[in-house]
Amino acid sequence: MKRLFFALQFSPAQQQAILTYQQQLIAQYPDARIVTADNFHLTLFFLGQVDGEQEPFLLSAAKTIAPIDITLIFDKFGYFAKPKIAYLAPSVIPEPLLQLQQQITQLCQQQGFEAQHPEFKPHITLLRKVDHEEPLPACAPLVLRIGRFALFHSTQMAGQLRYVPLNE
Ligand code: 2AM
Repeated sequence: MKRLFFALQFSPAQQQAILTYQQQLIAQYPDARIVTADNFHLTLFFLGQVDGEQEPFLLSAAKTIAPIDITLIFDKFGYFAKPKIAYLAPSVIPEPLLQLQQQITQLCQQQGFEAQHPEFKPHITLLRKVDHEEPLPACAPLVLRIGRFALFHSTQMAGQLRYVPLNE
């Protein structure tokens, strides 16, 4: 079994740009857990535990989706209280992102996976284990043009949590 999720993938340059936003929040949360730059992602569908037989079906289904070219404007910070995360998010969800998320959701549901969230809330998690909420700073818009998504494997490598893209 592997813990898998579909997500938008960022280039190294985009990861560095996102990092500057994380740095704006770190001072407020010295005890929070930092997401490393190469783990930044935007979840489209969280599958959870997937067995070895289902994985190739998910990979080949994902290959049937047309190449993407999605421009997102990340312009707000926020919290999810229950998972205790602080995130960066777009205040507008553009139609192509919604379409991609719906296509991925459909193919996952065809494989028998249930959506875990009643509503799609696109976000990039910046900090985990945020145990109190403080007013967040204003957020200068970050425009990212995204051309890739992947099926990611959430795994431990050398004691570090890593999100490894599988369809490369
Ligand atoms: P993330 O913050 O790393 O993207 C499983 O619940 C995972 O799905 C969470 O750990 C979170 O991972 C992501 N998630 C939580 N709420 C979501 C939502 N409303 N829409 C999309 N992804 C969400």
